[in-house]
Amino acid sequence: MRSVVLALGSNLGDSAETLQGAVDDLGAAAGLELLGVSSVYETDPVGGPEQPRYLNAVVLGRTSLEPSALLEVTQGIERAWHRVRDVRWGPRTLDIDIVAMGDLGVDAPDLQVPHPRAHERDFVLVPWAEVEPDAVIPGRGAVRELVGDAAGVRRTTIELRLRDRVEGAGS
Ligand code: A4P
Ligand code: MG
Repeated sequence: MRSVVLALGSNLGDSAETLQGAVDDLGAAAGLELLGVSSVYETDPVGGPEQPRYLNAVVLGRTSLEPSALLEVTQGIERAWHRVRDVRWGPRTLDIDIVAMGDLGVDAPDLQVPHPRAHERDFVLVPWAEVEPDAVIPGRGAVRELVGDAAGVRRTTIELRLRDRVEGAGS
């Protein structure tokens, strides 16, 4: 089993509903157990074209899955949530990034862990530090100390819930 940190983002459709749905789907995935979830943060978009504000959150868990299998799980959930929205194509309804997996390093064409941009993104660092104050990004340092001015990151009162795992939904 390895610890895992996932970053969730959404800036299209009902983002709060989408983030809760993503947490539910992750919690139901075989080989992945969720242990904690941050508050939801409203964040100014970083990079890309002009686009709406995001809601971002970080989920902590542990997994028996290999990195490539976990990426399949997160991409499957992204696809499922893209399909159910009726809004025009554009900014993302759901993005799930694998931020870290224990002290593992992965450098494959389709997967880099730790996420290569997580250490410079307050929309990841601030919620992560909230749920894991002593977290460290392997090779980068303490999450708390990597946080920038956090100007574009505002905590909301929206709370995501970890639901009890349904019996028989996986292990
Ligand atoms: N990939 C490689 N490493 C990973 C990883 N650790 N976790 C590959 C997840 N995926 C990883 O991702 C593109 C490819 O990255 C995947 O096919 C996978 O093989 P994507 O989600 O399809 O596309 P993307 O997210 O648009 O690309 P990218 O470059 O990953 O963007 P980022 O870096 O994720 O940034 N501003 C705010 N405020 N909040 C946000 O959440 N998000 C982004 C997206 C930009 N600005 C934002 C936010
Ligand atoms: Mg991404």
